[in-house]
Amino acid sequence: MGYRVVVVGATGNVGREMLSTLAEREFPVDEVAAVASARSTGSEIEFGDTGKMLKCKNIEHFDFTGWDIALFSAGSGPAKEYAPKAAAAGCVVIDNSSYYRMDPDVPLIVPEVNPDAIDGYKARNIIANPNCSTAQMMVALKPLHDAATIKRVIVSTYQSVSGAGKGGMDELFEQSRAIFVGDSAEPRQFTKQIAFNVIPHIDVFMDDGSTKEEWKMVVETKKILDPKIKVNATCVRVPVFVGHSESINIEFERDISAEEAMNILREAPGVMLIDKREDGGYVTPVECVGDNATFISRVRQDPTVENGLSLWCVSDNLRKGAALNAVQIAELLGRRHLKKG
Ligand code: A2P
Ligand code: 11C
Repeated sequence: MGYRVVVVGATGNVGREMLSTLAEREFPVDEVAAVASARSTGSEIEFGDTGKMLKCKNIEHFDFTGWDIALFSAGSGPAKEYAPKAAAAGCVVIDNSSYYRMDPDVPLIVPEVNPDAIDGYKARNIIANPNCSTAQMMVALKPLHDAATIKRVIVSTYQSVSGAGKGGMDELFEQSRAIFVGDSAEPRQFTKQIAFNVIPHIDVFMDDGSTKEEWKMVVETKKILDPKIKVNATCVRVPVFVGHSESINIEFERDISAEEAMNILREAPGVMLIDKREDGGYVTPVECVGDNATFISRVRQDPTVENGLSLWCVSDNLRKGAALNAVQIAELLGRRHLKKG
């Protein structure tokens, strides 16, 4: 006997990836429902590569009673409105939006990092999935924190347009084409031209001059890994379709050499260390698309501080940054709390 699983936002970038990830990992499903806005009612979506077509249902009329798990990736508005309804109907929600992440009654989980926190899910029947740029950084930092205790992190991100949804990918594609053929390339969803450019702005501005994307990396790191870690982030949108990259500088309490860090990362769950210290001996975002790993390269000492390291971290933002992490949470929930069969 398997689970009855709902994917909310099934027509979106992450929702489609959630369906493929469920199918690919053979998550034990008895039934899967694809749910989205009224706009998509009746449209058909394939359940991964299984050949099974799902007819999209309208969230406004969807009854969550009798469903075990709902993976939400429809943004904060629908999460605010519909996640409590699903939770009240007895369906555990795993939400990919930022809406519930900092709620003290909602666990925020990266299964390789803080699996035990999931036990608190019953307070609201909701579990939050972290921001994509936080998730991959957590996978990279956790084993190093265990080894030498991280004090401070300075991170600069290079985030792909798929993080901004289907619309973001369309904008990069259409603008690139327009520039090639000499048409005008007015920004729509992004605030400035994204094709052949980079934009130091993701999500809304905060009062202190940082952006909400940067703030999320700070507070989510504290909630998931350790409240004592200080984080300073600069988040930048780059003209890459899929795959977020991060330059991470870390200051530790104890001495840790680059070699020791590499040995630890080689064994760490979810990490793939590719660091040949030669031309091409590192991973770039186009190479990580469709892969589940968090890739780490360019591990080196930072001689400007005591106990400092720098590294490069790349992952498929739609996978570990979103759909894969959500499905891993569902697997963890199944193992610990919702056993079937
Ligand atoms: P729809 O395609 O019907 O608009 P992306 O982040 O790639 O843009 O995808 C967003 C996902 O969230 C889509 O599946 C979209 O469905 C869904 N969505 C957006 N707004 C709502 C809403 N108000 N209710 C339900 N689903 C929504
Ligand atoms: C981006 N990280 O790349 C964002 C997308 O808080 O879940 C995810 C936003 C979030 O634009």
